[in-house]
Amino acid sequence: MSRIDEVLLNLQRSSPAQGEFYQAAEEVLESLQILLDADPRYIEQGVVERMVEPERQILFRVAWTDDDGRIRVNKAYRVQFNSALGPYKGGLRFHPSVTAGVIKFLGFEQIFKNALTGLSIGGAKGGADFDPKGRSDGEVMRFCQSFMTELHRYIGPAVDVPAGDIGVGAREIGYLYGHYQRLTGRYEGALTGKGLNWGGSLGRKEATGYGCVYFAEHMLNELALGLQGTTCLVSGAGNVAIHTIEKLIQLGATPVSCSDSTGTLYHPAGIDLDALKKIKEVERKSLVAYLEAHSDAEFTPLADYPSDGHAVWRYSAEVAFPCATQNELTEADAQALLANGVRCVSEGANMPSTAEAVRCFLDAGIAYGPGKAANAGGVATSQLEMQQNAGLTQWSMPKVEDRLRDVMAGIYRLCRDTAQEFGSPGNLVLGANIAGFRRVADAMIDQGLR
Ligand code: NDP
Ligand code: 2IT
Repeated sequence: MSRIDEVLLNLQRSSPAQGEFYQAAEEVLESLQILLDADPRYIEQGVVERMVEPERQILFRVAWTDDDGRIRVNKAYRVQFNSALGPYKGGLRFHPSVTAGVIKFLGFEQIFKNALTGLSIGGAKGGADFDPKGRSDGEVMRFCQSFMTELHRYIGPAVDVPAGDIGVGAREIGYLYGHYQRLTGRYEGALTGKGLNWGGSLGRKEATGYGCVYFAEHMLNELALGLQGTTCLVSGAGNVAIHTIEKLIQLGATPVSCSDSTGTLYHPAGIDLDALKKIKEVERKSLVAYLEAHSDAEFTPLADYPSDGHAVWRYSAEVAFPCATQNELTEADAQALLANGVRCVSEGANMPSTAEAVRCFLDAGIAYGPGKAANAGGVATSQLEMQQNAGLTQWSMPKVEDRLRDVMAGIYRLCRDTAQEFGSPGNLVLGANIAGFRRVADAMIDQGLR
């Protein structure tokens, strides 16, 4: 049995029932065989074994009262995975599907994503199985305050800097930051994604979606193609999907779909961004509401999805942007996309394609940008927010956008060149995993046993 197989088997024994985490670990470790063969230090010094084990996992109870005065209890997590490159950095997810395994997979991916940005940030992730949907602002505020009452002792600008993810946007970051400030008495960059007049960075809100589109542009340019005039499928209808759609429209592409937890919207004339923002950001409603103003659009409710996948991937387009959640694109979805002529897939979400779907894209030889590379613009801009906070300054939108463009170009080149170096030109999965791992692993070796 290879060392990698041993490590993977041991993970399943020591951390049972963490399917998403094994999936993420398997993908990364399988890419590494060729690197481990070339440089024995990574095995000799136990780097692989250390890399899959979080430095620290904090599990805590969040008790809060709902509007009827009833006491509610949620499970919460912060997994501080690796700090070899800098303070822990990564988002917080509030969603009923959150488990220890989900947070661990996200924290693991974050290590390599953050390394690819070239910036000094370690990897972490956190969250809770709290569902903000249908909760009043008061309930969300009380939950966030209780969550921060416990978390504040483990974070800080040079220690660990959480941000948003699914279910954690501007409103939640506001409540979390307000409470951090009250508890510690310190006004400092302990969270990113803050409001613009209280320490936030211009461009952070847009960064993940915009960065994901820039990444697609680099992949398409390599094929002597461009985004302008293309038809694009986007899934999700949250922060990442909305700003992906926004940038696609700015660049002359036509995004024709989006999706949420109630179903898929398809609008062949092109998604009306203002209508989408109003429904999802202001009214917090289901996408079905879009039909009220656009009778030429169609909505497929969840109940009518194909049994082997998702309605959003069954339409025809040249480029696809999965921007909702993990494993939202199955093997059958990948085959449908390929049959319908997709040339490029750029992942805004974390691990949205199943392992089998990834295999289909790689076998077909299309341009495929894995999440840890394509969606790194969000965390990179979070790090720019940390820089601004540390310097007590605020940069202009053009300056932030220029830096974001540079970071995404750098990530693309690094993944492309690393894939080439290891004999798999065009395989950005291999390129991203090896390049991310190597940067962290080398730092761990330099720093001695930790
Ligand atoms: P949001 O909460 O803003 O939006 C998530 C969207 O996906 C919503 O439209 C939601 O539907 C839908 N969704 C979430 N879970 C499910 C599910 N289980 N089934 C169906 N639909 C679902 O989150 P973000 O846009 O911030 O995050 C989207 C993805 O991007 C995640 O994978 C996240 O980890 C990743 N990401 C986010 C970054 C960021 O900066 N925010 C950075 C890098 C990656 P509904 O509207 O009905 O709730
Ligand atoms: O998955 C991610 O990269 C994020 N949710 C953003 C993390 C961050 O710290 O900005």
